[in-house]
Amino acid sequence: MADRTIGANNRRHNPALRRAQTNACPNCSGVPTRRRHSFVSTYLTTSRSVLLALALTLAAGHFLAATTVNVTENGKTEDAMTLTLEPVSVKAGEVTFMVKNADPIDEHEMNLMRLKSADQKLPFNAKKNHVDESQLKTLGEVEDIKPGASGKLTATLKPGTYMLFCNIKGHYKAGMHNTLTVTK
Ligand SMILES: [Cu+2]
Repeated sequence: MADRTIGANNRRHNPALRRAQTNACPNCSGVPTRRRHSFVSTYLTTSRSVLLALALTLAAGHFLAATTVNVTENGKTEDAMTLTLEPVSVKAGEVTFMVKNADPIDEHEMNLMRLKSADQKLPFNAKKNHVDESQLKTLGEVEDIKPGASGKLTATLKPGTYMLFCNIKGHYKAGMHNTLTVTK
């Protein structure tokens, strides 16, 4: 008695029940049995889509989070000029410098170069009162930034110390320079 009850409710032993259950999916009616999509393949396809979407989201996030350094140049007097950075340290890779000339009177520029060591002194031409750029290998420059205007420079930086400076006559000596640390 007990054996027959189990057999009647068991798919393996009841062909009618087996048919009824394999036709249960409304999306698969009329599709040959072997081509009906199984729960497992649907699940895997969905997982793959989710992973792809996640990867694209992360890639977009990475792109949006590209490193930016905000540089502000200012000169309250001819003797006290400043170049400030935010942040002062970044990770190696592509870095975009957004350079703002906050000085209401003077035009400025920004040169970027990599130092051979953190304490390297730049070659200075005292007569011309500027850094001797002919002895340096610069990585780029934002030229002729008018008072209140902004400029942009993008460079790929490897780990090291970088010097940012304005090389208009007298401005480097007046303090318009700063260093950026690039870490691994
Ligand atoms: Cu300047």
